[in-house]
Amino acid sequence: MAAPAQNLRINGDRLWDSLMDMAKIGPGVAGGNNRQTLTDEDAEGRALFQKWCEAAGCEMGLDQMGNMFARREGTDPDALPVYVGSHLDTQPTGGKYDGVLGVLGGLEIIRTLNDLGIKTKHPIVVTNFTNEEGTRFAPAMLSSGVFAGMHTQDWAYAREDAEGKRFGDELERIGWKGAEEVGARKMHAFFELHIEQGPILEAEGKDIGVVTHGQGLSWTQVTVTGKDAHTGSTPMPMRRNAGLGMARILEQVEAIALSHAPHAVGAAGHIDVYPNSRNVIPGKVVFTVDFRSPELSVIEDMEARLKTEGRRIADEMGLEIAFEKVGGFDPVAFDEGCVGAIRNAAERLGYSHMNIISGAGHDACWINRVAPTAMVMCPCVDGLSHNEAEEISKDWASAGTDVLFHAVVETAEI
Ligand code: HGY
Ligand code: MN
Ligand code: MN
Ligand code: MN
Repeated sequence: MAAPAQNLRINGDRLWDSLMDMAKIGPGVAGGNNRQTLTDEDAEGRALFQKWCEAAGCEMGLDQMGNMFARREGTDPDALPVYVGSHLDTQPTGGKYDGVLGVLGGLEIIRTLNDLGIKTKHPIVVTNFTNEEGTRFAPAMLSSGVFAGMHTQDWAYAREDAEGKRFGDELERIGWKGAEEVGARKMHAFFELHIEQGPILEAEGKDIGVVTHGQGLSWTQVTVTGKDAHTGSTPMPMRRNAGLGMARILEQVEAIALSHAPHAVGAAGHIDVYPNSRNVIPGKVVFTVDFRSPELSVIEDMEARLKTEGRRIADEMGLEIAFEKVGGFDPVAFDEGCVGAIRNAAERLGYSHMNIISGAGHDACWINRVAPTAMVMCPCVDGLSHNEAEEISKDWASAGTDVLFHAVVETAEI
């Protein structure tokens, strides 16, 4: 496959302007974004993305999970398209680049090919996957998961947010439910550009992460039940404090993850305390333990020890405990051919690069099950993400998108 000429570059100013324009939609309270899935802000961001894609001459597609597809024709319309994309939805206290860089980086490829008057053999399709973050409607990577056959559409439609609103109803309400069957599209390959969301690339002084693997993840919902009681008049020995039980279990989550240092991680980001009243001892706590590791055996060990330690603590404190596996996926090895295209592009362009394992989950982790897939990463400042202070440099955005451009165009063949 002919590689693009070494001097071909995307338009970094135009990319940055688009990132800043998208960031104006669903602003956070501290300089980041709150553009949660299936909100009016999400709908506004989708409309802006669609307007840009149509202006770039793309034909738009939309499936029954609201996944968006912007297609640029190739010289061989029968050739399977090369897909490139990520997600436009954000965390409630999200940054401006998580997911968005991958979608708008894909659009920048189209815009650059238009500037250069280049037609690829394979069509190219820029993709926005619905609800990658999974905050409002758990689990994360929901729609790419349906696309890859990991969840049924009915199960996804029935997911409810904290107010009891259903995913399927909200998708209908914002007007972004398409007609296409989810997953019917066949891909020649899929590429995703994403910020690292960790400190490695910046610390190593590398512009590009060649993502060889995605670590596996496990979400276990834990319900600890004690007894609501008065915080003032209930003697300490009589208390069955579910909140204290959770605290002791979370200490064990930390210890379990650290016992598999340096790669394993563990924490609980979602915690619901009932009745959550200042002067009532919590009678019930529901929290989700997030364990991750590049090794499946380590994840399985952490899951087992969570149960052992959780049951021990519950018995000691006269509490009840229940565990439910509510999501996750095994470690992912990306397609060597596509990873090679990413690495060749970084070398051809002279960008410093290193192999890296993705700490975060991405749509690519599910799509890798149905198409040859690879990811390219750029650094982020202090490795910070899922925080409104998330920041990248314009040069990092351009370098990552240059590599994405070269890998996609080489795979789509000119
Ligand atoms: O959970 C994740 O790793 C992703 O950010 N949704
Ligand atoms: Mn993301
Ligand atoms: Mn994210
Ligand atoms: Mn081909």
